[in-house]
Amino acid sequence: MAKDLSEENGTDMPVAGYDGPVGGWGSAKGMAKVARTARSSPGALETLKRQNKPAGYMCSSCAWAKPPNPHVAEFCENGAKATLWDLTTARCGPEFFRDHTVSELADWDAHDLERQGRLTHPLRYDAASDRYVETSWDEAFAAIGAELRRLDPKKVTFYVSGKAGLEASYLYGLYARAYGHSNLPDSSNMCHETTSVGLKKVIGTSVGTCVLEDFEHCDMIIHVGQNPGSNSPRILHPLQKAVERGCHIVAINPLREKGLLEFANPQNPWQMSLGAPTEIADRYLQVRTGGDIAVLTGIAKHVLALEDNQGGVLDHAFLAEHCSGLDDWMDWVRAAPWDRLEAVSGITRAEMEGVGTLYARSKAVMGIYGMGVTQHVHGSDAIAALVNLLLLRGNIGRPGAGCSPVRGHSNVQGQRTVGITEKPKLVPNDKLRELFGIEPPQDPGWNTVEFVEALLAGEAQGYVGLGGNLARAVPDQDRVTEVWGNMPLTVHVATRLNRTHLMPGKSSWLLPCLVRAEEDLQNGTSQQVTIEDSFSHIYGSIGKREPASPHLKSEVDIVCRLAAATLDPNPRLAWSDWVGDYAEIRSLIEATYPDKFHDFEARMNQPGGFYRGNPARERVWKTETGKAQFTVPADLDATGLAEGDGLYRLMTLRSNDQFNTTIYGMSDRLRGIDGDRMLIMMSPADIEAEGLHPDQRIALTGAADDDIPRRVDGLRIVPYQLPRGCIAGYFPELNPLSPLSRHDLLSKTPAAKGIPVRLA
Ligand SMILES: Nc1nc2c(c(=O)[nH]1)N[C@H]1C(S)=C(S)[C@@H](COP(=O)(O)OP(=O)(O)OC[C@H]3O[C@@H](n4cnc5c(=O)[nH]c(N)nc54)[C@H](O)[C@@H]3O)O[C@H]1N2
Ligand SMILES: Nc1nc2c(c(=O)[nH]1)N[C@H]1C(S)=C(S)[C@@H](COP(=O)(O)OP(=O)(O)OC[C@H]3O[C@@H](n4cnc5c(=O)[nH]c(N)nc54)[C@H](O)[C@@H]3O)O[C@H]1N2
Ligand SMILES: [Mo]
Repeated sequence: MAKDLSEENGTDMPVAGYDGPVGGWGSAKGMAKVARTARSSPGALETLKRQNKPAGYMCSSCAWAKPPNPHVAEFCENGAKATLWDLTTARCGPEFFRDHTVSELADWDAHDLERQGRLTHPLRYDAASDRYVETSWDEAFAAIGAELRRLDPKKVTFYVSGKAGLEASYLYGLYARAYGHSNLPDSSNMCHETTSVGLKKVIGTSVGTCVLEDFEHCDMIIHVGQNPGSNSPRILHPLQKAVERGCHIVAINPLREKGLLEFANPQNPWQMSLGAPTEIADRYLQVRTGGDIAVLTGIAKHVLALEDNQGGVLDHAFLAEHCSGLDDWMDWVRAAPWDRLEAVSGITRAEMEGVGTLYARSKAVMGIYGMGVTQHVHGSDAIAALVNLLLLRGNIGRPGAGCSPVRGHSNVQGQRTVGITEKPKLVPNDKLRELFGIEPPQDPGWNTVEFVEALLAGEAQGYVGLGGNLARAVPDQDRVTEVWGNMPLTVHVATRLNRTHLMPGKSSWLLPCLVRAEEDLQNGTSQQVTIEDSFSHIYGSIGKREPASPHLKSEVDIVCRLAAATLDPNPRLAWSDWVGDYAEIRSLIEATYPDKFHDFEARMNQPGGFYRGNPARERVWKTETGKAQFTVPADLDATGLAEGDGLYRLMTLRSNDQFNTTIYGMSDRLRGIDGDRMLIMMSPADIEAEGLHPDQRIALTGAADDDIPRRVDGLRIVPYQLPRGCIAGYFPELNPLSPLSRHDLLSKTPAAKGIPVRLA
């Protein structure tokens, strides 16, 4: 049996320096601090009351559900931060760009750039003065349209970052196809694409099978590789209620994340005043990075052993009727040696057996997961390992059970639903032909990794980004930074300035847009947009705030004007009519996807949104075999790394004070870290074994088996409870270490966890 590593890992240490629970007054203070830094405008706090409410606007932070019966304040610390940041009084207008050249700004850090506030005017890059200068919308659209007509559409990429509503996203995909390409990467390609492809392969759905009510019926939750306290704090309410009902929560995570340990409900005055938080996870498996396939297999191995010894554990009727591949998989699991499962996972056999026993006793089990699962070379196999375990007892397709990925951007799932995809086979091609008389391209387009490959090879010629900060978010950031500006055309539809904007192509444009909380007036009527959450529920969202500048346009307007300036006239592509009334766009979405969007206009404002359905929830399996598929993984180790002397597995994570590449501040409160972001968390035993000391600054170098040099300097060592050989630091600062070639084998999602590095 592998020895218990907990002592060596430092599990007796407090979680860094923070001893308060998640939620509670700490989060109120965190928000107040952001309101100050963001210089949010008067009334911003008032506006928050409409967040995530029926007839309100939907938070632009994460994709968690907006319940039908919301709390008085149905927002969390980080959702409030996102809104306060959007509603800043700071403005980044033409005067700012007169004072600073682009080369100068390219050295500013992300936080300082974003702090300049909202972009206010359309801007054109002027190479002679190396500055962005004010331009008119007409000039911008005409010049971008002319440039796109000159370029080969197959060499142009339309990226989308996951926030734009269903209306703008649907039209953006249509625009790309009418223009002649499917190069439509979105942030999902770096995020839950592993789910879109890997979950689809095994149970025939590209999205989760659970809905919010399942939290009321489960008696066990297996929570893998997701940080709820920072990244989806509103999940903590249903988790807390589930715990209070007696539901067991098993957390599988290399870090002891505070949100999985305890939670004080800020909506509950009793808990706030007495300061007695609810304990969340009753078992915490501090797995090694990439150890999930091994640990989930170990749990399943014990479930099989219980069945062999006492019987009555497996759901035989379900397995016979609904599953394929069971026998081969069982043979493989039975043969998998315990010592290997322990070595790869870092979890003892006894711990895996304990969870297996609990699982065998539980009636309804949910599997929840995030980036700790998807961002691995064998991420799809890790999802399949969770599904294997769930299938054993029929835990998919009944109340309180299922597989539930926690999605990232607030509408990232919805963008895929309405046609943002590089895969022509996922597009309702006939509908597009019929509705618009266009011929959608049938050759596959570029996903994010393929776009970056094309960029590095000098093939990518044009880039239009509907939000995002792509040059910062991708792997091999340094190599990408060097070549990004070689593209003849770069266009960004954005709300605030970021680093990617400061790598202008020959012709480069910044087009400022409204945020979701702002009023979108077209033809004198206030327009709604719609979004889809992690549970496949779709909601209307309407902004009421006065826009940050009278020059801003909505994303729908910008997409339509770009399309009209690029494409040959086609009376069935009525871009200017669509801008005038978004209900017309929704009727096109309904006509294109009638099963999911019937009665769209009537249903979008119902409290709790409307459900677009999921076949796997009904136990209809749209897989190759027509059944749910058991999977033997390619490797027990999700990183696919061999153990090597001095080799560390780096996970790149979010702090509690950022939204992806938007850095609100330097505090990672829930991990007890403050002051800077250039750091690595490391187990005290590793620090000692390496002869290092806390707060020392070191460099990391890449250790991938290509010959490309990768390095990040100046990283402060922070002692932290982590399994040995596993270290953690922040995204996007550490992205230069992430090799483009390491990605999930099925979906090409970059392996942002389990990056091979050495200490330099
Ligand atoms: N406030 C805030 N909210 C956000 C975001 C934000 O930046 N800020 N980003 C949004 C987006 S786009 C997304 S995708 C989500 C991301 O939300 P998460 O999925 O929580 O993403 P990460 O911050 O990358 O954290 C990954 C978690 O996985 C764990 N982990 C790392 N490697 C492994 C492993 O090998 N195995 C296991 N079991 N665990 C591992 C880490 O310790 C960490 O707890 O959040 C969304 N919500
Ligand atoms: N190493 C490492 N890399 C990662 C990850 C990781 O965990 N580790 N995570 C990956 C994941 S999960 C994701 S989702 C990606 C994120 O990658 P992106 O989605 O590309 O990045 P964001 O930081 O979310 O983009 C922020 C920018 O979007 C613009 N913006 C903000 N709001 C709006 C809006 O309402 N409309 C428009 N048009 N623009 C807006 C602003 O200009 C802002 O600067 O990063 C990925 N990269
Ligand atoms: Mo994401």
